[in-house]
Order: sequence, then C-alpha cells, then structure tokens
Amino acid sequence: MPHSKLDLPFTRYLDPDGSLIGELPAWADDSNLLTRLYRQMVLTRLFDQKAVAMQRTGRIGTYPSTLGQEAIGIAVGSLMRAEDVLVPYYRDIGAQFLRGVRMEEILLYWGGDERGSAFVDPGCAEDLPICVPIATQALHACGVATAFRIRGEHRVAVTTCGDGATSKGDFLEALNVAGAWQLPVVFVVNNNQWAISVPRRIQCGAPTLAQKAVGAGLHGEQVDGNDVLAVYDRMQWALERARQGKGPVLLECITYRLCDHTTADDASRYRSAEEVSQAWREEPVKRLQAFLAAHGVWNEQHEQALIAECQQRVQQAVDNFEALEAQAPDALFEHVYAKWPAALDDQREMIAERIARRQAASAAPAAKPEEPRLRLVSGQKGGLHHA
Ligand SMILES: Cc1ncc(C[n+]2csc(CCOP(=O)(O)OP(=O)(O)O)c2C)c(N)n1
Ligand SMILES: [Mg+2]
Repeated sequence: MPHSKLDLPFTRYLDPDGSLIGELPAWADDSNLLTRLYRQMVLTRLFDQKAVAMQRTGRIGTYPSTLGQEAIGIAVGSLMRAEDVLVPYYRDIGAQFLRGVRMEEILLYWGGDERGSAFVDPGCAEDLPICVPIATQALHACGVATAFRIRGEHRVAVTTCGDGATSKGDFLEALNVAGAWQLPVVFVVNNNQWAISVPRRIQCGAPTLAQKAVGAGLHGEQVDGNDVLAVYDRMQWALERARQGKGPVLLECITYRLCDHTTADDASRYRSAEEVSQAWREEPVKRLQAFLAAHGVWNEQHEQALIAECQQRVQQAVDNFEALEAQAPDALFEHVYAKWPAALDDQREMIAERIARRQAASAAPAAKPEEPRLRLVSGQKGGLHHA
C-alpha cells in the first residue's frame, strides 16, 4: 500500500480475508445495511459478467468491466441523496444502479443507443451521462457544484475518475477551481493501478494521488477501495462536509482492475498472471462476504438465493434491452444541445437523405443501385474501408 509523505489518512476496516482491524464506526452496527451493500455488489458483478458476455456475442459494443472495483460505486451510490448529482465515468455502474439508472440503459449506452444516456428514473434524471473522454467530467462536476453554490442549494456534485485521469490537465484544473471556490464537490478516484497498459507507478511521481488535493487547497485522503466499509465511512464524511459548505474532498480509493481495460483489450499482454492472482486475494466481494458470514448474517443458502434473484433481474434487463426497436440513426443528434446549432443542419440533412436512400433500397433491392457498404478489410491500417 503506498504511504503519503504528507501523512494523509488511510482508512481500512476489513483485512483482505474479511477480519476486522480495530473498531467499526457506529453506523456499521446495522447488519441490514451491510447485507444491502453486499447484495448490491453481487448484483453489479453479475450484471457486469453478463455485459461482457453480451459484447462477446456481438449484442453490444465495447464494454468496460468493473470487476474488482464494486465497493467504490456501491458506497458512493448508497450514500448520495437523490438531490445530489453524480458525474460519472465509464466504470460506475455500481453507483448508477443505486441512483436509479436501469440496467437496460447501461446496455443501451454500450450498444450505441442514445437512450442509454437519457435516464428514465426521476431519481437520477439530473445525473450526467457516462463520460468516456478522460477527466473532462471533473470540470463538469465543478460547473454543477458552482450552480449549487450560486443557488444556495445544499446539494453535492460527486465525480469519479481513474488513476490515469488524475494526470490530465482537466482533472488538475477542476481541483484548482474546486479549491479556489471551495465548491460542494467530492472527487472519487478509482485507483485501479492501471490506465489501460500504463501502470500507476509510471503515470505520476507523487507517492499518492490523494496528495494532489493538497496543492489545490482541498482535503485529500486514501481509503482501501476493496473495503466497502472503509469507502462508505469516508464517503459519508466527505459528502457531509461538502454539503455543509466546509469544502471539497478528494478520496483516493485503492483497488485493482481485475478485468481487461475493456473488452477491446487483452491485459495479459502487459501484466503478469502472478500480479492478477495476488490482487484476487484482496477483492471486495469475498472480503465482505467473509465478514458477514463470520458474524452469522450470511450463509450459503442466502448466497444461492441472492445469485438466483440477481440473475433473474439481469436477464429481465437483457430481455427489455433486446425487445427495444433500434433507434433511428439520426437520433445521434438528440440530447446533445439544448438549442440546436444551425451549423449542424447540413450534417443532419445528409444523414436523413442517406437513411431515406437505404430505406428505399431495402424496400426494393433489385430496382435500386447498392449503397457502398462499409466492411472491415483486415491487414490494412485504419480497418474500415469502403468496399
Ligand atoms: C481524452 C482522452 N484521451 C484518451 C482516451 C483513451 N483512454 C480511454 S481509457 C484510458 C485510460 C484511463 O485510465 P484511468 O484513468 O486509470 O481509468 P481506468 O480505465 O483504469 O478506470 C485512456 C487513455 C480517452 N478516452 N479520452
Ligand atoms: Mg486506472
């Protein structure tokens, strides 16, 4: 575990084997709460497995798994209030589900469908969509938090990102404005040790990522990101502090990306099997399960019933997703601008004409000349070519 030369706090309650280190905070006496956290982590993991399988069978596009990082999202999502705003990145399904984002919306998003960013549940209607451009969401969160400040609302913007994202200018600019204006924002860093194939140790010279907060005038600390109790405890504190106008917080959650970066990656090309199997010994789901079992509130029967229930819920989401008709291709223009920019009229018309030509061609294939089709040409740079 890295230690800060600045002596920033590091919190852990559960050892990798689930045994307790020291005394738990009072909120953890509620065994219903602890089993709820566990159930949500299992649901997230099972959905995640299914999403990977759906990509492998060509039913969605590229998908970034959250395997091994479930504790972070579950703690964040469990604690945020409905009126807060989540500004997520692409490894946040655990938090998003708890906010009210539907599992089928996540499948829609990775299936290239705009409805995956237009959340139906009013509980998350103001949350921002998944952000793929690295670290840009940190600035959006500061914008949201500035609006809360101007309106005098006691709401908090929570934004998440990876370890690699903390090396980007956008992230550092966001920290700066958050510190300068003491905004009600919490930055949650999922330090999963890798930014695609770049390991944490060569991304940044600082011993911890949490200390980036210090230079910007924020409170920063580290937490064991595989110990959901630790993340929950520090996140609760951070949210409360930000809500009371006492300033922003950066929480560095130390975890490990047990999966490939995305389904388009093969992590075995750049990291050792030993490293990954060592990391499996620290993973968050088994850790909490062992703790709950040792305290007599979880057993094999509960586990089997939970798995069956989660699988049924995941399958229902898949069925809902697959029953939806595909969106019209020009839907890609929707939801982006509050006020349509006239400069994009040409592009929209071009797509509309193209769709109309295709529809006419498929209605009467023999009578119409074939539209040039896109196909993959292997071995050529770029991959996509007109056939
Ligand atoms: C602005 C930008 N640059 C590059 C990329 C390509 N890219 C996608 S994920 C990624 C690494 C991100 O690593 P990290 O921040 O640690 O998050 P993780 O994926 O590990 O959760 C990069 C460079 C991108 N999506 N956006
Ligand atoms: Mg990372």
